[in-house]
Amino acid sequence: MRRPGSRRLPLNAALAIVYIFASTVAAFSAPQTGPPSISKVEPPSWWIGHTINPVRLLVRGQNLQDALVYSTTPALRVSNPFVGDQRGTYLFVSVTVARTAKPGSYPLIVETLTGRATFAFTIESPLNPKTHFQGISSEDVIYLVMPDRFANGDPTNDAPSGSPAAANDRRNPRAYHGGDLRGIINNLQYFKDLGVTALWLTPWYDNWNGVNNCDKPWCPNTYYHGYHAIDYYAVEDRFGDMATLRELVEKAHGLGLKIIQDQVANHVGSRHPWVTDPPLDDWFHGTAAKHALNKFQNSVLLSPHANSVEFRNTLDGWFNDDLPDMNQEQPEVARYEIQNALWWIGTTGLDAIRQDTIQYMPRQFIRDLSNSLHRQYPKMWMVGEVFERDAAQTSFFIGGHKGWDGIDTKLDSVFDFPVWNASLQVFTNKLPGRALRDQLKYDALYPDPLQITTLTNNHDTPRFMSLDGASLEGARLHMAFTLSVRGIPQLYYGEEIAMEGKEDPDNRRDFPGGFPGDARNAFQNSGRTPDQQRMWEWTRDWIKLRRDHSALRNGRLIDLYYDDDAYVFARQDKAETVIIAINRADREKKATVPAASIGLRDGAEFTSLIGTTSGARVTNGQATLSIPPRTAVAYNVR
Ligand SMILES: [Ca+2]
Ligand SMILES: [Ca+2]
Ligand SMILES: [Ca+2]
Repeated sequence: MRRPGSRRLPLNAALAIVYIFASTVAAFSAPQTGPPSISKVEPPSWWIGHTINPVRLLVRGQNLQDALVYSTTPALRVSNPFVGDQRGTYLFVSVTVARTAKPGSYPLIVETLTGRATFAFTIESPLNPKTHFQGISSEDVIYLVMPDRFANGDPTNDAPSGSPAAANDRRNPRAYHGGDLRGIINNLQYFKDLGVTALWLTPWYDNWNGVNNCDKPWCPNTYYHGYHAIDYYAVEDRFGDMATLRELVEKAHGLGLKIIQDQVANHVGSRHPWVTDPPLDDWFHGTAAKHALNKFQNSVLLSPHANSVEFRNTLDGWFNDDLPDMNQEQPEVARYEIQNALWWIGTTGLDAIRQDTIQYMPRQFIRDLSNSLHRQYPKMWMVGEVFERDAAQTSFFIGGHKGWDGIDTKLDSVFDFPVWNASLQVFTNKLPGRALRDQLKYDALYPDPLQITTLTNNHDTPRFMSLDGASLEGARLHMAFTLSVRGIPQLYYGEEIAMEGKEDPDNRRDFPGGFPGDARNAFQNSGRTPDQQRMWEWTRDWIKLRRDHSALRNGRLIDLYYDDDAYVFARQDKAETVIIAINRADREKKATVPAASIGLRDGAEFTSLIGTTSGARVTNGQATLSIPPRTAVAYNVR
């Protein structure tokens, strides 16, 4: 990478412009072929009084070699322009927003020896922090939506101009199906009725509109899932636009629902214009033609004994050939991505971030990103996907403690894949009931187990009902356990109606009733089958139980009883004690629990809160619970 030199401002330019706040120039020798032009500015806007000031712009255009940049207003001051690519396609420039600036759109001028171009940069009024940027805690229940597969609220965006017909085909599980942001807006009351408090949407960045063809079983395919960004600053045109997204956030907030953005800083899509024309030589790890593939030796990211070859491969290797890996150790990349994360939050007022494949990015970067989020938005919350069944590895990435490398990632939460996995195994009868307790003991590794995000499932794994050994009762136990164990629960759309689905993309079927011509409408009680309705009411009731009992949200977890078929635990805070008793066996379970150990006096009564079962009374420091077969019950004890 070349470094910028400097050159004195041409006299005619100085005379022509009233305010010239800075100028430098990128040393460069390649011939220019014409006047400069500008096609994109990232970010296109920023805020007065932001914790990041100056903001670093990445300006894309043509013939930007040797560019000088001028501001014509005291509201904006420019510094440190730098063109790092030989083609003159990208100009980096820092812009300081004055404290006294007023919101509005201001021109910045790019001048080279062959001409001049102007681009607009907007200063925005910040959104009200009292009603935006709310963060997530164990008070919340998160619901994961895949916009393309949930509800089609706007048929006019199903087939953007120029997109092939095969890209939009509901018969193809790898094509776009037409779901969008309007479909989510139209169904916000559904989430309220179910009782969830936050929606995580899979990525809404703009993705390529075309179809990949090949002779493999996974073709033809599209990027309906959103993980192959071609523009970090645009909303997917099939899902809506920025105005629709802002409307979604505002309307969700109006109903007390939070919005979580799925961010993907580790990689972009191979159709991103950077891939053939990167801003810097080291913008990515390698090139489309020459790069390492990640071998996913993930444990080397944890081990202090890892060799550097394996370690670098796991951090720098491409997730696949279609997902170029960003180089966050290049400071311009890190700055770009941190600003991008903040820009979405500030622009839309969203409440939290789910960060994709977070462990494949340097821990220093995770820390810097987390710190930047918290510095600007004190309540901002980010959960990282560390898809590991080993709690040593998931806990290594959560913030609040330093790893052996001396780094505290400051990451607010990680998904609890270890406990999720144990629950799937137990409730499909592959592991004994006590395996839940055996996994939960590794909470010793986490600074605060209440901050872990527990999940029933997500879009990357088979749905519960399609696992070997699955039953509706098992699905109900898995749901009840996830909603009552410590942490911040996250559900996946359709689990509340026991949807089936094997490996991706079968686990991403359309939500029934969200699309024109659907035979059933599961958004309404009358449109659900009896089994769907039972599962829906069960899910709603356990969410409500959690909402009604602070101990389930914030209380300490205490193991009371565990054997081959049962797990009984208390959730206890200063206000109350709630007992959760789960029995997966086909017959009633008598479980005697050490009531005195959690401060319950003789004579205290166990009263059933959910599920039909008799109560119990504490005698000689113990209580014997009768847990009906294949169900979960909850008791209040007074
Ligand atoms: Ca649509
Ligand atoms: Ca698109
Ligand atoms: Ca990486």
